[in-house]
Amino acid sequence: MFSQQFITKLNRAQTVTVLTGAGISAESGVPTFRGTDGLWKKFRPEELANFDAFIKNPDLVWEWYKYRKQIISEIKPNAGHFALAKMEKIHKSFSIVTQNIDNLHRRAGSKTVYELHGNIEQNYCIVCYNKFSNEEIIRSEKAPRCSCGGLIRPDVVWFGEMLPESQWSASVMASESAEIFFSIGTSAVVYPAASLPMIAKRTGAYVVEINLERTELSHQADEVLIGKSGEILPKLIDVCYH
Ligand code: BV8
Ligand code: ZN
Repeated sequence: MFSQQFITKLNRAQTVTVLTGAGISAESGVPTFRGTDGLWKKFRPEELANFDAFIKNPDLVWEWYKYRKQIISEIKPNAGHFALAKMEKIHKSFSIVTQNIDNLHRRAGSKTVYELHGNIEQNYCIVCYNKFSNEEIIRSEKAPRCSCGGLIRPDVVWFGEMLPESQWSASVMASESAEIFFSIGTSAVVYPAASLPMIAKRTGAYVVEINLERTELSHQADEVLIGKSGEILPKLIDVCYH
């Protein structure tokens, strides 16, 4: 399944960087954005995950996030997350750059995790920036409001919003210094996250894609592994690290 070249490179690699998307959490039961089990078929993520939609129809956007918060509160990391946490202990420098907001990498034990698109377990008031935990607001039927009257939003990056500067710059550095760069469970269509594999490749990384199907990135990857990340990653550990 894995080329000898890849096994040799991975064994020798000091610096490994991993970009993950919704696909790595699919086997934990988190619906992906664009797959057949896509979130809320009638809407595209771009239509709901944006500030204007939230201001125009806060109750609809809240209903979508409340539904996802409930799913995420009931799920656990899967074998793919745990395999990455194990790999972190083997390489000198190992960074995970995730587009996911489900906090599953940290819950699986990964230490260096950059969250490009925020974290659904955190919320804040759009007027006074007061922070709120999910427990404080999850029972609200309508879009929850702060005592100051402001709407409370999830602490995630919506379309058209900047990524958190510190997370983005650390992710670019981790991509530029990677000897091996994995792109796992992402359709590689959302920017600027989707530009990281090419940043890594341009600075000499061996790019490995793990996905159920080929994506926009596949033709530029050095190795394309088709299958479930929850199955491929544990196999990689068995074959690669002895
Ligand atoms: C910004 C948080 C600019 C919220 C998300 C036109 C052209 C190019 C770009 C743009 C454009 N118009 C607008 C843009 C920019 C826009 C963008 O890229 N749009 C795309 C849709 C064209 N980007 C932005 O707006 C970003 N901000 O650019 O700011 C700026 C500049 C200056 C000043 C001000 C602003 C912000 C983007 C962040 C949006 N927020 N999420 C929330 O989650 O609610 S994005 C959302 O999509 C998720 O974060 C998700 O991670 C991301 C990407 O989706 P994937 O993770 O890839 O998931 P997907 O379902 O697509 O794919 C799953 C994959 O897994 C599939 O390939 C499937 O085959 C695979 N899979 C499934 N199961 C498995 C599996 N693989 C392995 N194993 C399995 N078991
Ligand atoms: Zn407030």
